[in-house]
Amino acid sequence: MSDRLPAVAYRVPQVRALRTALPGPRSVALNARRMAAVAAGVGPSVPIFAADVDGGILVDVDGNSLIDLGSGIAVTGVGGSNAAVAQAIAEQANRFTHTCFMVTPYEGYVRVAEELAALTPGTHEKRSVLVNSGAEAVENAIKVARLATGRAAVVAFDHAYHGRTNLTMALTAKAMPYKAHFGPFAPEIYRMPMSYPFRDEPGITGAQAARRAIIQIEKQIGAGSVAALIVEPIQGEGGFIVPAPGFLPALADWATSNGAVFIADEVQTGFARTGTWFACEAEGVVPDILTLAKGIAGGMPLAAVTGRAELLDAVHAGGLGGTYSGNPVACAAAVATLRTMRELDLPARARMIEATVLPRLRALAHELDVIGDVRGRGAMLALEIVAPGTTEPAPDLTKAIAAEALTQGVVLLTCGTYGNVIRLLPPLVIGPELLDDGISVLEQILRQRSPGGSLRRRSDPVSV
Ligand code: PLZ
Repeated sequence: MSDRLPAVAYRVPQVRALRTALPGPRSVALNARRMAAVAAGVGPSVPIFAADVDGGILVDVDGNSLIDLGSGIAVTGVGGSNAAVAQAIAEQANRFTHTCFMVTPYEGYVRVAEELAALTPGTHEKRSVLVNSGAEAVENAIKVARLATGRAAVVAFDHAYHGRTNLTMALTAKAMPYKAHFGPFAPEIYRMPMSYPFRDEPGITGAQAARRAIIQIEKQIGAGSVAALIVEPIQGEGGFIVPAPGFLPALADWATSNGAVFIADEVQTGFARTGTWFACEAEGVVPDILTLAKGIAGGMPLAAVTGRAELLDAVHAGGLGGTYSGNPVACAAAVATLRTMRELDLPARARMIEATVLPRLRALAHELDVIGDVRGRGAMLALEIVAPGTTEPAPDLTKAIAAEALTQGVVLLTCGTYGNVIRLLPPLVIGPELLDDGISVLEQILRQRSPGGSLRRRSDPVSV
C-alpha cells in the first residue's frame, strides 16, 4: 500500500498483541474509579483505558496493543501522537499557552485561517472563525447564516448529527441518546428527508431525492424564509450514509438560487478522511460555509467555520469568538497537522485504504446476508448489519460484533439511526499489515456470527 506513498515513521511497534483478557485488570480498576467520579452520561463505548497511541496502535494501561479502527471518532488522521504535531505543541506551550485572540492576537490563528481559505473548495474570498468543538462550529455557522440573510429557518436532514449543545441538539435527528429529555430545543429548525440509497424507494436518484426535500421546504417553510441548509456530505453518526449522486449538488443549487446559505458540515468527513481534502469535492460542490473540526489539529480541540467573506464579514465585531477559541497551542498543532497531511499525502492514503478494504467488504457482503449494505469513501467505510436477507436492522448483532472485535484487540465503532452500522475510521497513517490484520479479525467474526454462515438470498448489496 505504501510503496508509492511517503513512508510513515512509527514509535510504537505496529502489531496487535494481547497480554491480558480485555478489559485487563488495570482498565477494570480504572473503570471502577471512573464510575465513582465521572458523570454516568459520559459513557465510554470502549471500557479500555489508553496509555500510548501511535499510528494504528493503541496501547492500553495493561500493556495490550490494540488496532485502532476509530481514530477517536475520525480525529487522529495523522496518528494519536504524531511527532511533528507533538513538537509543535511543545514549542508553542513553551512560549505561551493562551492570551485570548480577542485580547492579544497571535500569528498561529491567522495562519490556520489562511490555510483553511486555501484548502477548502472554491477560489472565492474566504474568512474563518476558530472555535473549540464541532458543535460550536455549527452554532457559529448558523449564527452567521441567520445574520447575513436576515432569515430564521434552518433546514437539517433525517439521520443528521450536528452536536450536543442546545441548537445542535435541535439539528441532530436521533432522540436517544442525544436529545431525549434534554428539551425544549431551539426553534426554527426543520427536518427534511435525506437520500439514503439502502433504505430509500428503489431507483430514486439523487436529484429526485433532493426534489422531494425541496418540495417540502418550499411548502412547509417557504423559500424566502430559509437562512441555511446544513448537511453532512456523508452522514457520520447517522450511519455513514452516502447520499445518491446528484443529491448534494441539487441542494446546493437550490440554496444558491433562493438566497439560502449552503452549509456543509464536514466535521467528520473533512481533512482527507474520504480521500479528498473535503468530501463535497467528490461532486464538485462548493459550500458557502464549511464547519470543520476533528481531523484539523491532530487531536487538539480546535474547530472552524470557513466560508464566503461576505457572509462571515457581515457579523459585527464582538459577535463571534470565545475565551479559548483558536487557542495558540491548538493552532500550532493544526499548522503541523496540515503540513504532515500534505507531506504524507493523506488523501492518497485514504484512497489506498478504500482500495484495500472496500473490495474485501464487498466480497464478504456477497457471502454473508447479515451484511445489508457496504458503503463509504476513503477511510470512512461502513457495513450495515441486518437480519439475514432482509433490510431489518440488527443492532444487537452489531453490538456483539464490535464487542467481540474488542476482545480480540480491535477497536471498532458502531453508529447509525438504527444502531446497526459498523464504521471503519482508521488513522490515515495506519500501515497495510496492521489494517489487513484488523479487517481479517472483522471478517472472521462476521463469518462466525452469521447464522449458519448463511449465503445471500438477495442480489448485489447496494454500494456507493
Ligand atoms: N458535526 C458531522 O460528526 C461529532 C460525536 C460523538 P463535536 N461527531 C462525534 C458524540 O457522541 O458526541 C460531530 C459530527 C458532525 C458535528 C459534530 C460535533 O462535533 O466536536 O463533538 O462537538
